[in-house]
Amino acid sequence: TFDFSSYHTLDEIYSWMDTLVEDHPSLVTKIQIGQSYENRPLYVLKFSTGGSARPAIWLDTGIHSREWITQATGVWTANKIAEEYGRDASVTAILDSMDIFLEIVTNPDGFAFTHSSNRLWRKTRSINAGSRCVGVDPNRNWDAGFGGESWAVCASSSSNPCSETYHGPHPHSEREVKAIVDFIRGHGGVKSVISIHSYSQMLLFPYGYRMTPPLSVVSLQNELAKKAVSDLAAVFGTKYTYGSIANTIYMAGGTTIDWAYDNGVKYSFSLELRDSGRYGFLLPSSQIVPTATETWPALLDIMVHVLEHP
Ligand code: 0X9
Ligand code: ZN
Repeated sequence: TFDFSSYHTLDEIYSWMDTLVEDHPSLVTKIQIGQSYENRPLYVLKFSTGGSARPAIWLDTGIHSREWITQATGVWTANKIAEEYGRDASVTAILDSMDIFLEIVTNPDGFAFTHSSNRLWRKTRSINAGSRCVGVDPNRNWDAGFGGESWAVCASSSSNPCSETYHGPHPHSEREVKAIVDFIRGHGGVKSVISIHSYSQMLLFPYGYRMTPPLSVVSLQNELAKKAVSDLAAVFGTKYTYGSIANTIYMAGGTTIDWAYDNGVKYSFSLELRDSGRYGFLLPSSQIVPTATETWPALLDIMVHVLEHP
């Protein structure tokens, strides 16, 4: 049986996804939303109890390939959703009227590269014309404040292909990003996007590309974030901070959740999971299950809120 308390390769995760679908055929399906630069399939798990054109929640993990705790948390969370439907009242209520989509390995080329060659690879693996440096930062590639390296206050998006935060030649240049853009636009009913990163123990909301959060929702997002981090802390005492990206971490143009928010997804959040720097991206596997376990109530808080205030 699958070991949730160790890190796995891309092949192991992809074949585990098939097992999950086999074990829960009336709840879980696997869809392919595109192909990566190196032609790997981009798989998304769909949790649905039926209906047509139901409102939906989108979750992604692993868009930065080296953030291994996030793909591992994605696996644990997928299993948890499948197991709790019909048992946990909140999960059951959510899935009785909404669908959940979860992309566990959002950057499969980068993830394969972290296993084969460079554990700390962050970006995609696209070849950059005219440069010896490979890859684009998929969390700078979205069409929301794209670029932005010229902003006086912003150092965190780069036009240099050798930078870890290279934004790419144009918005949505990366297949891994474009596939999600097309999926969310095509779906039309995505109410919430939760994009999961590591590390720093934060719960973030828009914006990253400007200092001022969207006024219409900032108090709501603050309140919901406050509840989510307090329910997270109640599990093992892990402390998270929360706020807008720009005010909490740093300004960054072209991020997933700013694009989602500006494209009508009101509940757009990003988590930065454990830890706060001791191990950083190299979080010991003994922390996978504790991290996923404490993150779960925070995710449920957001999903229940979306259900109750669509
Ligand atoms: O720089 C980033 O993309 C994020 N930090 S990370 O260490 N995971 O690379 C911070 C940007 C804020 N947005 C999100 N966390 N989505
Ligand atoms: Zn990240």
